[in-house]
Amino acid sequence: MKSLRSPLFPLALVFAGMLALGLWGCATADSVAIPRAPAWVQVDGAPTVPVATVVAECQRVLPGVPVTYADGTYAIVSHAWLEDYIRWTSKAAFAADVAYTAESWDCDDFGLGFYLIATRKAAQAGVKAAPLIGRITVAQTSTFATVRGTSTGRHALIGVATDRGLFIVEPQPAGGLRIAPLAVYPNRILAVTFGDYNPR
Ligand SMILES: [Ca+2]
Repeated sequence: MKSLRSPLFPLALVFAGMLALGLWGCATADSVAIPRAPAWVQVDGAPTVPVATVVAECQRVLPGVPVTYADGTYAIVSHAWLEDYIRWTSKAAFAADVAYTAESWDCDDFGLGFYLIATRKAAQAGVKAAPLIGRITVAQTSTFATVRGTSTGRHALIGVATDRGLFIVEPQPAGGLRIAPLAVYPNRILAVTFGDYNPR
């Protein structure tokens, strides 16, 4: 996996790219059908947490790891929905011909797409809080979800706070299991962002 050397894409560009690829359930220009992403599932009681709690919890679980954020209120994610959504990303990527390409569409871009479309599904359901889906940067020294570890590599993945606990997700539609509890995730997490804006 290539190292993360360049800045993340501007979100607007990613949105435009996803729209062009039909990843919101539209058809592409040559009429390839893209399945609709699963509708957002509200966790019972619709629990939300303020950003201060999110940051404090991150610092408790991942001491010393920098956290950035863009919103003030966050929503716990349904684990059942997350599993459906992960399956959908594999189907959608295949249908839309979205595949790994070094740098131009690699781990950070898969992560952005995963985060943005999930967030859009919450918005479509009327959720007035940002889903607790963070993009994380890790030192990929151990193989996870078929993405090989290296001694020096950096990798971008997704961290999610669900109604069944904290999970790490490989956003690329790689083979093998793409989700694991944070407690058994093998690589060191270097940074977490719930949005690129840091108001501090
Ligand atoms: Ca990239």
